[in-house]
Formats: sequence, C-alpha cells, structure tokens
Amino acid sequence: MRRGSIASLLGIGIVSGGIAAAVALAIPWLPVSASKEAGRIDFVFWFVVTICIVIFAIVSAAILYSVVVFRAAPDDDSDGPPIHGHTGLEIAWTIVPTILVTAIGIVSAIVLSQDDAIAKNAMNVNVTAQQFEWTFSYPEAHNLTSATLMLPRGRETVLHMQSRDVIHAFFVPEFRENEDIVPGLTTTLNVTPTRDGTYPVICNELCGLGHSTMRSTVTVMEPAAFDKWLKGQSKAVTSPSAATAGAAVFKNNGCAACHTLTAAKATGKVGPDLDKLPAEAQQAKQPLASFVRTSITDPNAYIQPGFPKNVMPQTFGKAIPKQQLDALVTYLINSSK
Ligand code: HEC
Ligand SMILES: [Cu+2]
Repeated sequence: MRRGSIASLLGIGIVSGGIAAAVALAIPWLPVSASKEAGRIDFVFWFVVTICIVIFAIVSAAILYSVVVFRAAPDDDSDGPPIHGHTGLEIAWTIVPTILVTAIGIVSAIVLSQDDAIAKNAMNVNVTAQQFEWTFSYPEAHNLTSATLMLPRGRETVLHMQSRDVIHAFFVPEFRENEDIVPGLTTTLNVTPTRDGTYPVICNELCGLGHSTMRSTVTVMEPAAFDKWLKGQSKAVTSPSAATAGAAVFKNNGCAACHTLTAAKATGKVGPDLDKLPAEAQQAKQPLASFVRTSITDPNAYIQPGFPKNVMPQTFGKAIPKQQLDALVTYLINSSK
C-alpha cells in the first residue's frame, strides 16, 4: 500500500472517530450517577462505547476510502477483478472481535459480582409493589412504612422486593440498576448511594393500565440526617399516643397527597374528605372503626360514590404493621369527630 493511501485512511479514521467521540461525550446521554453501583456500571458502558468508537472509525475509514478511490469511471462497464479472500484478514477479524467480546464479558462479570456483594453493615429495606404503588418499610425500625424511599449516603442498602399482583420492576435511572419484582419471589437489589438528592423510582415493567403512574421517589441524605429521620419516625409511629403515632403513619404513607384531613393540615382532593368519615361510614352503613380500617386495608371493598376505584393504593394492608395501623385508624376516628 502506498504511503499516501495509509495517510488518507488514518486521516478519515481519526476524523470519523473524533466525530463519534464528540457525539458520545458532548451530549449528556446519562442522568447523574448517584451510587457506587452506578459508577461501576458506567465504567462498563464507557468501556463498550470506546470499543465501538474505535471500530466505527476503522470501518468508516475503509468504506469512505474505498468509495472515493475505487469508484468505477462512469463509462466503465467491465467486471471488477476476481478476489478470492485474504486468509490473514479473515483470521484478524475473527480473533480481534473474540478478544473484545471476551473482554466485555469479563469486565461485566466483575462489575456484576462487585455490585451483588453484600456489605457487612448493609441496611435492609422491604419494597412492596402493587398496581400501581410502591411502599417501602424498614424492618430495623419497627417496620416503619413510607411512600417514598429514604436512604443514607455512603451505606449499602439491600432492597428486598415483593409483588402483590403482577410482575413489576424497580428502576432508579441515577442508580443505573433495574430488577424485576415477581409474584411469589423475593428479589433483591443492592444500592450504595453516593450523592445526596431526590431521584425518581420508576416501575420498568409494563404492569397494567396505570403502569406509567407507578412512580415514587428516593431521597438520599446525610447519614446523620437519615438516622435522625429514622429514629424520629420510628419513635413517632410506635408512640403509645395514637394521635402522635397515627399522624406520623398518615404523613409517611403519603395519605395527604390524596385526602383532606384538617388535623394533618392535609388538603388532597383525589380521595374523599377524611374530616367527614363519620357521615361517610353511615352512608356506607358500616360501623365507623371497621369502615375506616377496611377502607385502608382493602380500599376496593367499598368505593365511595363519586370517587374512582383502584386509585387508593392497595399495599397498606400488607405493608403497615398492625400496631401502626391501629394507631392510624384511631387517629382518623378521633380527628374526624
Ligand atoms: C393515590 C391517592 C390516595 C392515597 C395515597 C390514599 N388514598 Fe385513601 N382513597 C383514595 C380514593 C380515590 C378513595 C375513594 C375510593 C375508595 O373508596 O376506595 C379513598 C378512600 C379512602 C377511605 C374511605 C373514605 C370513604 O369515605 O369512603 C379512607 C378511610 C382512606 N382512603 C384513607 C387513606 C389513608 C389512611 C391513606 C394513607 C395510608 C390513604 N387513604 C392514601 C385515594 C388515596
Ligand atoms: Cu408496575
């Protein structure tokens, strides 16, 4: 091959590789990375992208060079020269991809096993998924339940995930991880947050009509702030005073987003006004206490006229521990009097 052709091949390769690298780097394709696991997964991602850019540069150099240099003249109708392959080239383009794919496989396996390793001081959180709600609970804090996931920065958390109906999937783009939640199984996912902030929790498995609304948030905070939150809330929800405990359970489980309750300064309008519970129980022809309890644990058992079915989360019956549910019911009865 002539010197000139090697130079032009190199030139085209560098230009097209440069364009591809600029597109990869200049556009923020990924959301911020907020966990140790995400950092490792990003490493695999960029490892593969780099290989792709190099291959792209080589292939586009060969194609563009051939298009220009070997173009047939407009009046040239003759056949091209008969070519019977090139053993050396064929060996090369078999061995090089084999090495690259094996390298990607090894790097991925290392990252997967690092992400799956459970640290000694790992915290456990239970995740309950149900069309179309998330509930998180803290077994180390009297099974305190929360509608949003709170995590301390810098400590590994193991999520133990269960579904009450169909297959869902837990996905936080900033954590890069995705794990299916399958009825009858408990699947786990490790996350070690590294960056304070609030990120979306998304159901990543088409799970029914409300799939796109099956969202919550995860808030990563300073370890000290997290301990304060966890201790404070677990003390509140287990308080012997139903007013304190019930108010905390009401707040943590996101009831205020949908319901009005003056005692809790809640002004939600999606569900019935809970200040009017006695009248609503009468209308349903049920004793107040059992009406309130069943409305929380099995919302579809009775639907308040004028309000939609399947909007109130169905997860509370399983997720909220009995003692905290008792406090919530007492709190609602006392607050609505
Ligand atoms: C996503 C919105 C939403 C959330 C969150 C929610 N609810 Fe509801 N709730 C509703 C809707 C809608 C209804 C009416 C349909 C029905 O009767 O099930 C309802 C009904 C009720 C009722 C029956 C009231 C009546 O008059 O029939 C009670 C009690 C209740 N919710 C309590 C709660 C409590 C306590 C929480 C938090 C643990 C909560 N809800 C969370 C939407 C919600
Ligand atoms: Cu889902």
